[in-house]
Amino acid sequence: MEIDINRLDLEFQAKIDSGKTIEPKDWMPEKYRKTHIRQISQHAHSEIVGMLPEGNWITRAPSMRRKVTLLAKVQDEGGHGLYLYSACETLGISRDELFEQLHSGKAKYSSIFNYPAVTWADMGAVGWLVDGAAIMNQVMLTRTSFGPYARAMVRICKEESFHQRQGFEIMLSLCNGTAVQKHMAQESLNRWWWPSLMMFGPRDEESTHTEQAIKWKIKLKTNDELRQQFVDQTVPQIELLGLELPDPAIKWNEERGHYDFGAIDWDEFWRVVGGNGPCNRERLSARKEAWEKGAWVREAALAYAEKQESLREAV
Ligand code: BYC
Repeated sequence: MEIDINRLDLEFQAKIDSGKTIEPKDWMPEKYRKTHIRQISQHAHSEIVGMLPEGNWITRAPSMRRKVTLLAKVQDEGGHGLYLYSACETLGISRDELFEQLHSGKAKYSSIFNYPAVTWADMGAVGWLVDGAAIMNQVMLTRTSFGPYARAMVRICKEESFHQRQGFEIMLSLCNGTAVQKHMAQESLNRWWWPSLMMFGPRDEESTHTEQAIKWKIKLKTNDELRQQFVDQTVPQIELLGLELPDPAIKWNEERGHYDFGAIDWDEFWRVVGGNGPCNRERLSARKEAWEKGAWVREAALAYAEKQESLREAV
């Protein structure tokens, strides 16, 4: 019997339009499957590469309380990677293949993690701004059309909002501290501001995937809409901290009902995405080293599973 792809396609779109989720065993267009493998794996890679700049600060946290909180945050990110890799595997790709794509430089991960975290204030700015930007983008993903991704995002968003608050609380402490501490917070805000705005992706007119992603309810808002929402939410928080705005062009626009802001350096964005940011090489080599050094753990886990299997068969 001949399969009528056009009819399947129409039914598929109607299902999405009616708000139903798509599950791994449902029929889906090949492009939908590939788009999700691309996005979910990029997201998973971002989570585990995102552990690196903060992991570096666990031993240098200024108190036991800060150390424990930072440790918990970094562990959460490892967990997010696991849920996301699992969701991605339901689309018929193996975890080994996903890691191979990351290690060979074929797969992307968020541009933001190619910037260095050089002071303790960066732990505040990363939690506040980077996790803040991540939540803004990810809350809408709890309603995305692919069921396993949407469900994984619910827990991820809850944890990200704890991360965002711990970051803001670090900034608040520094801003209420000595002049040197406040200066450290300001300098960190200035460095992380623009890369955080870039996290939302290219301008709408340069975004290749947005139009289709909106039809399939992967994206409920465009990159520029989310970026604006982030600026509108964050400017009052900067004021509350008593810090100077990191961009002199930020100004409330009564007519638009939004803050105006300055031009983003898109050349820098594409350089970082293309593998030539300040820490791209360092991040990839740290991931590869972790993979190689972890080989014995994978072998031991597999050997244990095989042993269990043979014992079950023997019974
Ligand atoms: N970095 O058509 P577009 C986190 C690529 S961190 C690198 O707009 P799309 C965390 C894009 O992949 C955040 N590449 O694409 C927080 C595409 O290239 P390909 C991770 C980027 O997919 C704290 C091309 O540019 N979050 O969670 O419609 C600690 C054209 O872009 C970036 C997610 O991944 C970028 N910033 O929209 C630890 C959320 N932006 O693939 C972890 C899920 C764009 O054609 N992802 N590109 O070669 C998304 O929502 C969307 O994929 C994006 C991009 C909004 C990021």
